[in-house]
Amino acid sequence: MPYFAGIDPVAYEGPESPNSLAFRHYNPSEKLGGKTMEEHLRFAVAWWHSFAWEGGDPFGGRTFERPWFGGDMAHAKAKADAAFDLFAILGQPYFCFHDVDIRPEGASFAENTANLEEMVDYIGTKMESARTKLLWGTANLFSHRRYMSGAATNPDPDVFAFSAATLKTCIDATAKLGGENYVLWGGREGYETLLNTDLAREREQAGRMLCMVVEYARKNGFNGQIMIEPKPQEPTKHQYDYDVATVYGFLKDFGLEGEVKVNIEQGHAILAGHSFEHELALAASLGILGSVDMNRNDYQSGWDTDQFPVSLRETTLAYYEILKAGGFTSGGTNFDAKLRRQSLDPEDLVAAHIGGMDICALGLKRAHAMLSDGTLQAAVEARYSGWNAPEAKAMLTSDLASIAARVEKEAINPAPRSGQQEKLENLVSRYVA
Ligand code: XLS
Ligand code: NI
Ligand code: NI
Repeated sequence: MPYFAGIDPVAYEGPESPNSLAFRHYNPSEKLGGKTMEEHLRFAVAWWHSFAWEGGDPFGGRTFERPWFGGDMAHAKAKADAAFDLFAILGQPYFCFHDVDIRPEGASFAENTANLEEMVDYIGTKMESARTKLLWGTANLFSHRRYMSGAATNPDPDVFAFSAATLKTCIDATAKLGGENYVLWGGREGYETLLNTDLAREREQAGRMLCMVVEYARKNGFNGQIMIEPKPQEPTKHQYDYDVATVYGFLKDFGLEGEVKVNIEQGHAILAGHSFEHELALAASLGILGSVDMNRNDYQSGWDTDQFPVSLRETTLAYYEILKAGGFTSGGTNFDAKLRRQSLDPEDLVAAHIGGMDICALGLKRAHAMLSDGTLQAAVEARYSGWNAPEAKAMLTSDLASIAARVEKEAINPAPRSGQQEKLENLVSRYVA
C-alpha cells in the first residue's frame, strides 16, 4: 500500500478552513505583483530530511519506520516512489537531493556512480509524469567516515581526489535531471583543533576545488547557478564558510564572485550570531543572493535544529529582503527542515510542509504589502537623504584635508537625529498582526 494512502492532495481552502490538511494562505495561482505565489516562493522538499532521516539523536537511533529504509536499490526506488507521492500531495514545484539520499552506498567509487546513475534514470522517468522539478542537487561529502577530516580540505590527497570525482558525478546527475542550481555545503570543511591544522593550505585546497567545480560545470553543459551554503559550525567546531561575509571574501580571493552565489539557511544565520534577514540583505547588497534553505532554529540550543518555520514576523522580514532584491531567479525556498523524532506518522510529514508553506506564503503576502506601501523604505531613504546634497556626495571622492577645511569654513556641527527604531518596529507589527 502506498505510504501516504488515504491522504488527498492538499488544496487551498482559505484562512477559515477547519481542515488540518489544507492550505490557509498558500494559494499557488494567486498573484502578488506580476507573479503567482508559486512563482515567487518556488518551494522545494528536501529529500534528506523527509525521506532519508531516520529520527535519530545522540542518545538514540531510528524512531521512524519507513518501508523504504534499507541499503539496496529496491529500497532506494521505493523511497523515490514515496517522495514523488508526497510531492504530488503537496503540489510541490521542486525538490532537492544529495547523492547519498537517492542511491544506496556502494563499496567503491565505481559502485557509487553506477547506483547514482541508475537512480537518476529512475527519478528522471518519474519526473516525466510529475510537475515537480529539481531546484538543486548536491554531494554529501560529510557523512561517510572517509570525510571525517574534510573533503576538499582533507590532509589526505586521496580524499581530495575521491571528493573531486564524487562532485563530478553529482554535477552530472544534477544536469541530467535539469537542476536549476548546484549547491555546495562544506559539511566538514573546517577544523576541530588548530593543533593539527594548516589553515592556509586547507583554504587553498577549498578554493581550487571550487574553481574546478565551476570549470567542469561550464564545460559540460551545466548552466545552472552554483552556490555555497554558509554555516559557522557543526559538524566541525569551526567551519570555513562561516557566513555570507566570509564566503564573499573567499569568492573574491579566488575570482569567483561573479560565478558563485549563496544559499542561505535560516538556522545557519542564527548559529553565526546573525538574523536570517541580515544574511539575506548582505548577500543581496553584494550581488550574491541565490536561494534559501527555509527552517527555524531553536534560539537556546546552539545547534542546527532544522525545524519547520512558524514565525510570521521572521518569514515576513525574510521575504521583504528577498522581494526588495527583486525576488528569486533560479533560487527558491527549500525546506531544509525535519520532523521531530516523535512525529512518526505519514500525516506528520504532510502537515509539517503545509505549515511551513503557509507561514512562508503569509510572510510573502505581508512582505509584498509592506514593500508596495513603501513607508518603511521611505523612512530609510529619508534617513540618508542628506547624502543627496552635492557637497555630501563630493566628499566620497575628496580627501581629509579638504573636508576639514569645509567643516571649519561652514562651521559644521552635526545635530543627532532619531533612528526611530520603535516606530519602525511598530510599523512592521501592523503588517504581521
Ligand atoms: C546542513 C546543511 C545541509 C545542506 C545541504 O546543515 O543545511 O542540509 O543544506 O548539504
Ligand atoms: Ni541547508
Ligand atoms: Ni543546516
